[in-house]
Amino acid sequence: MTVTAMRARELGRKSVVVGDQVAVVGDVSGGPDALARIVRIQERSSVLRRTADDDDPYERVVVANADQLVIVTALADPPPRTGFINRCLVAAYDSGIEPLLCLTKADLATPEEIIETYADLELPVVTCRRDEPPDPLAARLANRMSVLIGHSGVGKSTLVNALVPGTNRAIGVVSGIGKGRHTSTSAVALALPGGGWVIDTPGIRSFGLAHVSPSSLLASSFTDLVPGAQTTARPAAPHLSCPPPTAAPSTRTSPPATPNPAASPRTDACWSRAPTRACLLIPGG
Ligand SMILES: Nc1nc2c(ncn2[C@@H]2O[C@H](COP(=O)(O)OP(=O)(O)O)[C@@H](O)[C@H]2O)c(=O)[nH]1
Ligand SMILES: [Mg+2]
Repeated sequence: MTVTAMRARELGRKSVVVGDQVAVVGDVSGGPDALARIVRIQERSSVLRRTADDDDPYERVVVANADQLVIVTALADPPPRTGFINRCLVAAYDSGIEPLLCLTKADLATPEEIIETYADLELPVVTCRRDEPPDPLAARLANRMSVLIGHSGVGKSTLVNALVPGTNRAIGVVSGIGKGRHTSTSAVALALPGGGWVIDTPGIRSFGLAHVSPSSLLASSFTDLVPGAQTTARPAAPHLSCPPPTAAPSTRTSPPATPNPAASPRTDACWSRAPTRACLLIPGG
């Protein structure tokens, strides 16, 4: 049953986001003219935030209560951008949401290089192509609240349409590198047939991390690295202001296809001295 509800004015304009659990009063019969009212928002188990860029103090809440962040990256058309993947990983770790790397358009290019790039992370990876049912992804989404995030044109809506029969999310045309048309304009949560939810989001060009500091990230997700970080002399930094890297990260296997506007010196090699997982949080194109 679908209940249409409007937000009580007291809650404020930006108070309810996709994924929220809410209390409603009024006509909850779900009839064509029924209108209920959202009066309360339940405490959120997670909040995925981003800022427009790394200097932007204004945080947008992308979704609430997600427990899995599906980083959707095309293997080609548009080419993979590791800088964007890294930023999504930071956002996921910071908010306590499990990341999953979903590589699309496997009919156009092979996934080995990108899988190798992230081999040291405990990062699950699935590959998809539109001419095959997305079964490996569906298995990972079952009974969870997952949010798909990725540049426009990587195939998010195509996936959602395959995962949720009867859905008709608009499919866009890739018009240039990282410039797929923004065909989906708002995030939408859809119930999966086998249980769980998937949230399709509009393609985003940047994933600002002004709200994440190295210390908060270490404390929330990399507790094993905290002792090492403490013995490394560096100025106290409220943001991701680390010295630029002195050596190219060894994890990069190829130069970025294009200059990456999402990459910023702020995130350069912030955790480059930490082994394995953390060393990958480096912008790469
Ligand atoms: N070759 C190929 N094209 C795909 C695949 N998945 C999606 N596309 C195409 O990529 C374009 C963008 O897809 P869309 O689902 O709108 O991407 P979104 O912006 O991330 O929602 C469309 O032209 C799709 O037909 C795939 O697996 N292989
Ligand atoms: Mg879309």
